[in-house]
Amino acid sequence: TRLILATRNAGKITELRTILADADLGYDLVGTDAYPDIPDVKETGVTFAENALLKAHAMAAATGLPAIADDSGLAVDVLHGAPGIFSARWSGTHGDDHANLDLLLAQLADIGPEHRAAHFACAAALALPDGTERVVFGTMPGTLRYAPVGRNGFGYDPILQPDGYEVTCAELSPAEKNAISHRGKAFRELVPVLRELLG
Ligand code: ITT
Repeated sequence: TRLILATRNAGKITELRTILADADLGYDLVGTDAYPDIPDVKETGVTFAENALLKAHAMAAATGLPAIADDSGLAVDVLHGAPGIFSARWSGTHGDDHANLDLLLAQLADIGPEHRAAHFACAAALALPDGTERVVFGTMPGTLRYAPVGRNGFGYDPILQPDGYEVTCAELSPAEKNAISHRGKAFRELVPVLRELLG
């Protein structure tokens, strides 16, 4: 079976390929970049779940194939959950990880260590061409650093220290991150759903 990974984010694709390979589902995983003629859907939802479903349904409808999508972000307690669904475009430039992270650090410069709780959140959606849909969730709680550390991962990884660790997500190996991450949790929960609906 061909299964569409409805994302253009290279960091997500790398992680999703590993997480789903571990499940040994036997699907041929194809990213959105393999379909250059299909326009990107507007992420008009107000929740991670809505946006994940929008992306999955758009690709399933356009390709006639089952599609999975990830909508994710960083939710900062002291910012009442922001950047949240706006994480990829927090600085105004979609996908500029460095600008997004720098702006967030600047906004939190005066916030003390005891008030720097945050978590990554991921909604993982599956859509079939007939309109069938499922969505599951995962989170990873942690604390925000004052400066980026580490070179692995992507996005806000260099500034989130997961609870129970002394290092940032960007200092974890890919396998260590996937084992505890919002994305790992959500997509491992999606695996039995994929087996049930796709065979
Ligand atoms: P697609 O919509 O094509 O999947 P995107 O990057 O626009 O790609 P999102 O709208 O879901 O995806 O934005 C997610 C952003 O949240 C991403 O750009 C990162 O800045 C951040 N993020 C999500 N998961 C992360 C992770 O595991 N580590 C670090 N940052 C993460």
